[in-house]
Amino acid sequence: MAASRKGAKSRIGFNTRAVHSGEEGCPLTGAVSTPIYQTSTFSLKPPSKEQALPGGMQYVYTRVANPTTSALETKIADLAGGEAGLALASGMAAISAVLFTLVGSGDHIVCSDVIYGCTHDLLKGVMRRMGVESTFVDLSEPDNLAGAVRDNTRLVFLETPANPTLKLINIRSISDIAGEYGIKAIVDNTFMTPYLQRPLELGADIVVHSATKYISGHGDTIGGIIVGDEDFIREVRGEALKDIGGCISPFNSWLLLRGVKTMGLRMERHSSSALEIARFLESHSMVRTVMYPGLKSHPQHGLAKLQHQCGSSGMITFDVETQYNAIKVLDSLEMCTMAVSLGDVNTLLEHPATMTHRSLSRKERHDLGINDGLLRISVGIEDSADIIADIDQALSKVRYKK
Ligand code: LCS
Repeated sequence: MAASRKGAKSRIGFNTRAVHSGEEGCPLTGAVSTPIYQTSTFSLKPPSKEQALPGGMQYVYTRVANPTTSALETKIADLAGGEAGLALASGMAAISAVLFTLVGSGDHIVCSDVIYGCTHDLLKGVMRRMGVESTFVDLSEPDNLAGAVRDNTRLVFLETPANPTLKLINIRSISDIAGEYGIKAIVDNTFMTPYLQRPLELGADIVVHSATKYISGHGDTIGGIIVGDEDFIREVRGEALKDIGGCISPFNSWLLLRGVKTMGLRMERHSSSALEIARFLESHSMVRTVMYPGLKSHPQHGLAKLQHQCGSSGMITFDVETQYNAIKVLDSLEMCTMAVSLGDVNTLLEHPATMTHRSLSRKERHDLGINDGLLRISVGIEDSADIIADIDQALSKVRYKK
């Protein structure tokens, strides 16, 4: 099926495009599954029709482009409603490639205050050393963006829902304000996937994903994907990918291609189970607070209903008051796994204060609501009753009552 670039405006449904878009099979053998073109280099003569990339490019060297990876890029661009996609070795490779393309020494970035720990470290470490300053602000109040923009601001970067507190940001409002100031709006859509949230349709300029998570869905590979307009993607490919070199392997692209085909099914399951588990946690005497955008008690539930397509994904955070209790819960799990990462078929729990967000100071974490007793769940696709039973028995080991 020829790739559709029309995004959600296409009359072809999301799940149909998740299966077919970008997949041309094998032109030589008729194999239905896109082959793994496990090659570093390509014969340069003569360039055949199959070797030609969109825009007349030719496959030359896998660091820059590969047919298996192209199929993945076309598919995700279509699902995200963008013109073009670019896959890289990891989510962080994707984020850094976007930043290296858009900013240089003397420039300034505005970033949402609650953000994945390594994105925070990238801005405060490598980017600062390269002469790029960043200001972290609470973008759940969109007007704060205007207050943070300077003459040298080039872009605003945000995550919604935020890792790990699940605070939401109104993508439409931020994109409008970014447009008024002539800066790019970039959204990390890792927690949602294009199935549940499509930032480009809400006015964002560029969307990035850690494909390691829900796009893969199976916890067996690392990857990252950027979607934006064709000119921008050509620029990232021609410089940040070509010269910095964080390319994805053809095999990992193939695993991601396979993962995306079931993404819609999985996201519905992750979302419905997460809502059930969040309700269970809300009623549990050992749990102080629960954050899940699909719960009516989430302070931005109204925005979730506006911005999320048909579910709020599989991420929940809850507070058991102390670090001792949090670690006790993790140590007591029997079926669920204590692990970082998210978006797998397996249910994973982690303690942000000592794991994903340990590089922030205790004060920074507390100011952002990343308390010592906070636990994050990535709800898997196991039977929800079994996930609840395991978390319930683990919670029975903690010490206080509400
Ligand atoms: N963006 C978000 C929102 C993430 O959660 C992560 C990884 C990344 C980008 C980076 O993606 P990667 O390079 O790992 O593919 N988040 C992780 C987490 O919360 N636990 O372990 C990794």
